[in-house]
Amino acid sequence: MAKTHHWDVFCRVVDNYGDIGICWRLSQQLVHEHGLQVRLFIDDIVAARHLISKLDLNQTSQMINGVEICPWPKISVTPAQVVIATFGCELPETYSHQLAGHQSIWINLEYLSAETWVSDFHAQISPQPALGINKHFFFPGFFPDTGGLLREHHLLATRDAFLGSVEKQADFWQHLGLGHLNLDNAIKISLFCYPQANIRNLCVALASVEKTIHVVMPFNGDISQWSTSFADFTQTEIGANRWLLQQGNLNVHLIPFLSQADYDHLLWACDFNFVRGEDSWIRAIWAGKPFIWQPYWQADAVHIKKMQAFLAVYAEHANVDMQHLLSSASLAWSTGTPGQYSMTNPDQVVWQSFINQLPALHAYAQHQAHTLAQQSDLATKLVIFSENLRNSQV
Ligand code: TRH
Repeated sequence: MAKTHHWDVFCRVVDNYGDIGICWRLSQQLVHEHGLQVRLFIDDIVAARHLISKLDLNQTSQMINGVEICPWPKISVTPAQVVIATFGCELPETYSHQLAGHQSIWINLEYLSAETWVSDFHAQISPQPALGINKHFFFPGFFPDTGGLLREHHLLATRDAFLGSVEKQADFWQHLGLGHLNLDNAIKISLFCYPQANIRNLCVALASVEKTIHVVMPFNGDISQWSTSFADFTQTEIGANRWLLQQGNLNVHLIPFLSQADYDHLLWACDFNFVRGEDSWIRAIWAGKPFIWQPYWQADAVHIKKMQAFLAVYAEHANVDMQHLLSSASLAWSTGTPGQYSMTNPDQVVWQSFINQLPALHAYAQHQAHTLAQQSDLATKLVIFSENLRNSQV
């Protein structure tokens, strides 16, 4: 058993789902794969319920799937042996003042980036003289000298079992309420994006493809947020929070937000995935299917630099034509002006080439998933990192 057996993970839900999505995934992995006792402190339990559906809003502390989920501590709590502050969140003051006395190991888990500076900053120390303790930076990443990527030990084997079973896939589509569709000869696309993405240009291009295309878009909230994007479609409400939008051979199914497990199934079952932020991005990599990643929108086009850094790593072993295709499709998706679309649709050629190249892109995505899975996963690296820090303390 690890010497550092008790862990506290702190999660502040900034916006969207990535923060809690990652903290929840990591916490479960620490419990089930590393035998640790984990308390997950969340500042916004209501928002967290989108991802942790079993959360009972009337309970304070509750045990779900082996993880003790607690509200953000307002009163004094004794710190665990390892304390993970995720995405730069500040720890509660009364808590951080106790860290030195308990010889806790304090780790800041940062956002994922493929930029090369990450290797230099990973595992750096930030002394906190006022608290008499060091804070350690842990950066997820794509290079061996970074903190790695979140991946459960069984993930790729589970994916392969799903993809190898016609029954499992049929059950899944049935479960989504899409079992009646003739999906075998259609192109299946999942869509999860920020509103800045130029969905209209994409759809105009997809509608002109000869094959039937089914786009599945899980969403939360009000459909009106997407009305500009789908203005050219006939819209039919087919159930609670379920819409079918149609244009030619193109069918867009807006369905209720899925559980994380079902979202994985969707990524595996589709031929092409649009993902965003951080967690869905990583899951799309492990799906081994062609995907386009939309980074979180940032001022001064910082997100475009992040996208280019990722493509430099991810597309490194692709041929020049595929590199060019991945780069132009990613740019088309992430450089649009929110709410605007161009009648000339400059993205038409890009999206049509992408669809034509799906078999080759699939082979490449499988290869990259396999290659990246040769590296240790983030939770394992985090456990080893904390053990090494503990050993250096004694
Ligand atoms: O929701 P996001 O945009 O989260 C982002 C990123 O984390 C970003 O780095 C951060 O700065 C910002 O939040 C505040 O995208 P992300 O990271 O992909 O998280 C989405 C989560 O939702 C992920 O865990 C997958 C999950 N998900 C479902 O469980 N069901 C669904 O139907 C879908 C579409 C997603």
